[in-house]
This record gives sequence, C-alpha cells and structure tokens, in this order.
Amino acid sequence: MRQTWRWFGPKDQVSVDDMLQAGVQGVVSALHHMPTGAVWGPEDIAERQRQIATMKDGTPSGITWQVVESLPVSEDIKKQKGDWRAHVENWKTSLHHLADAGIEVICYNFMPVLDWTRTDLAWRRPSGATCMRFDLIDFAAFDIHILERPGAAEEFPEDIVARAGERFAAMDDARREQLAGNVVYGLPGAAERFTLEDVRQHLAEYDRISAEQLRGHLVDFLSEVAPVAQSLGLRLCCHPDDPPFPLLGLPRIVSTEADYAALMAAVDIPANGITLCTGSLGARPDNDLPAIMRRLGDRVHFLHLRNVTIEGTEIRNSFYEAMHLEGGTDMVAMIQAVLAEERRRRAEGRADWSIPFRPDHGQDILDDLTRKAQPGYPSIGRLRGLAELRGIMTALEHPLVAPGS
Ligand code: DNO
Repeated sequence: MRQTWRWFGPKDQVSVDDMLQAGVQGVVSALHHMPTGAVWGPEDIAERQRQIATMKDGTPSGITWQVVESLPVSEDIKKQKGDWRAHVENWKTSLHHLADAGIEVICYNFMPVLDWTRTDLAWRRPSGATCMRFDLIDFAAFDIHILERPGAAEEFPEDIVARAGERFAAMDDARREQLAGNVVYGLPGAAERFTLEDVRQHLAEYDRISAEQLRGHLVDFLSEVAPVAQSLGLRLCCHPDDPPFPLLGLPRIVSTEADYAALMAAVDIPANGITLCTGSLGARPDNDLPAIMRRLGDRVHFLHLRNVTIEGTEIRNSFYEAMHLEGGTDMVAMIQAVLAEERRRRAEGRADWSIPFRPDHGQDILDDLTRKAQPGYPSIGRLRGLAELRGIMTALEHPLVAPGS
C-alpha cells in the first residue's frame, strides 16, 4: 500500500515539506487552474512535477506525482451535448501527456453538476475538533427553500420536509448564505464553482437525462478513453458519488457495488478501474466496504481511506466525517482485504501490485484549527489518519500477525 497525500499545488497551506514529515511516499495532485475540457499540456504537467520534487529550501523532496485527482470530465461529456466529442479527444490527449510524464493512475468522477457535497465544513465535535458534515435536514432546507427547486419537497419524506421548514425559518441570513456556499460554490478539488442560478440552469438541462442514459454516457466515454489508457499503460479509476445517493433530482450512477460491477463489466479491460473511497461509499448503510474490496479488488487502482458515522438506517441519512478508525467502516478488515489483494497481484506477477491510497480528509485538530487549509484537507488531522492507517498496515504485515508467520 503506497502512502500518498493530496496536494493542491503551491497555494495549498500544507506544504511539500509538511507531507514529507508526515511520511508520505507519493503525491496526488491535479492542474486545478486548467479549464474543464481543455488539454493538459506537457509544460504545465512538468511544472507541477517540479513543484512536488522541491522542498522549501530548494533541496529535492524525493517524492513524485503519482496519481492525478482529478482529470475532470466536462458536463458536456456527461450530457453528450455541445463540445463533448472535442472534450473526449482532449481528455485522450491529456492521457498521452500524462503517460509521457510517467504518471500512471488517473482518477475522475462522473457526478452530474456537483462534485462532493456537504452542509457543514467545520462541525464541532465534543473534543473541540471540527469535521465536515452532511445534514439531510439542512440539505432539504437548501433544496426546498434556498434553491427553490420545483418538485424538491416531493423527493423527501414528509417529516424531513416539515423539519427542513422549521430549520430554514430558524436560520439567520448568514447561515443561509453559508449553507448555500457550502453546497454549490464548490469544495476543494471540484472542477467548477457555481452560483445558485448556474445550478438551476444545469439542473434544467438534466431534466430529461435518466440514470440509464447517464450510465450509457459513462460507458460511451469509457469505451473511448479506457482502451487509450490501456495502450499507454495507465490505470483509470472512477471515484464514487459523494454522498452515494441522488441529490437535487439528479441521476447518480456510481453509488453501490452493483454500479461498479456493471461499469467494470461494460468495459472489461484492466485500465477501466475503481477509486474505492470508503468515506463516500460508507455513507450508505448497504455498502460493505471490505466485501467490495474482496470482490472487486482486481480493478481497484486507488484507495481513499476515511470513515463516516451515519445517523440512521435509510439509504439517505445525515452523516459526519469521523476519525479514520471510528465510524462505520471496519478499517482493520478493510486494510486486511487490501493487503490480501496485493498478495494476490504479487503472486500473479502484476507490476501494479502496490495500490496507492491516501488518508482521505481528516478532522481539524490542534494547529489545523488556526491554519485554515482547504476544508477536509488539514495537515495534522490527515497526518493522524495516515499514522493510524500505517499502524494497522504495519501490524497486519508483521510476522507475529501475518498469515503463514
Ligand atoms: C473530495 C474528493 C473528491 C474527488 C473527486 C474525484 O474530497 O474525494 O472531490 O477528488 O470526486 O474525481
């Protein structure tokens, strides 16, 4: 398991030096300044590689850019409208440039309109730490009363609609503004930043696109790009929906094990793979993450390891981002499944046996609370997560514990 870390570039409050001291072995990054749909040119890629290779005082960091997260897929491609064919060609050209630069793992997502969605970016825990939260009542209040989406109220159970009405009435203008900002203005890594009006327009365009159609569009996209990736020795990996259930009446097609199994079968080549994000998928009680790893591990090219605590038993619930070893996913079972997959790959002689993972997100703790890095991407909270995960890996591979010892 290769210990990687997401870095947003020179503007990131967490530096290359910081991640080295956290024990990171490889970097996950993207060219966030590039417009979605455009080609990533060799110079821009090389520039980011140079930044990653250099510490603050100019000495070599010894670490490299190993995973792209994300190479954004345009709304045009998702809807098969406008410039979508040109965007697919550009995506393939970017793959060529990334392959030339030696970067093999490419993460993307196919969530319509919004990337990951939260209602709170700094929700206080009893210890004084803060974390990210998705509150279904707040979200319904946003959808029904702030966005005023036609038909929104019919998509929530009656008690949620009633509680959302009360919640909205009790919010002051600052909280309403903050909630709208958290949901639509784009969280770190999201390809686009929208206004409420932009979102309304985008939603209108999805009006006639069913989940089946959207899945068809993803399969069409993969049928074009995965063979190119395969021939270049790259591994594509699709990130799940976060949260893994429909929002704003939009179709969601990467939320369950069955969704992934169908996608893997539809374009059945190794380059068509999975970003197994335990935090995103774990927000649904019917997703069993270690079991998904055991069954679909062959095509898992990248892992996001984090945990959430869900508050309920429905498919759609409120949840918050727990510490990495707390929450609903059994991280020991998860890591055991990953290590078993790696042993299997090694026995098969696969060059890609070592699967990159990153400690995904983290609570803001200690100096994170004043540093104000990107929401979800604190320095010390992630360091703690990585250290805890590394502890499990070390223990499970120790001769006292490992099978056959
Ligand atoms: C959130 C991230 C997502 C992810 C994209 C992948 O922290 O996991 O923004 O990067 O969805 O395409």
